[in-house]
Amino acid sequence: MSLALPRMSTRVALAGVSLTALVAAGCSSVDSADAAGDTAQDQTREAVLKSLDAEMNAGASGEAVVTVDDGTGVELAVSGLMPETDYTSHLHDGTCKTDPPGGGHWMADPEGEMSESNEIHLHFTTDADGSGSVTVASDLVADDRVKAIVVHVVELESEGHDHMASDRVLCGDFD
Ligand SMILES: [Cu+2]
Repeated sequence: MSLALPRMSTRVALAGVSLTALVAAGCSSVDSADAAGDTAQDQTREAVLKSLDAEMNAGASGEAVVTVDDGTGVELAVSGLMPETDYTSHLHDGTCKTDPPGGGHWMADPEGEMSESNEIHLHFTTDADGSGSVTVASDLVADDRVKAIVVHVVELESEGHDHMASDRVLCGDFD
């Protein structure tokens, strides 16, 4: 009977250790699942955006990364655009060689409507140097029909129009 107390406290101590070990194992297994997902399950595609307008935005460029798992994350960074100006961009269904560059908007449901609930849009305003960046997380799953990302300048007189070729300033094809 005199051994009962020490054994109990040993068990308590062991339980404490194994709980800590479980927590640690839980953390590391989450980490390794993320790492595996990056290479195995997540699909990441990159695009280098180039200027479509040799006169006004000749030096403009950008980079975009699309990551797809059960939703879609898009990161966009641009430079060389007009300072303190509103731009919008979309995932498009044509390549930059299409006329107009990028073709039409990628739509999650091709038969659905042209709206932000069926498309992936990124809005940003450039800083004083003409640089800007934006990150968007969408529930929509960007599939292989996504070919390019197009940046449009948002002009007051163009609000509500269908993003004609004339307002496209940057385009980049996804790899
Ligand atoms: Cu667009």
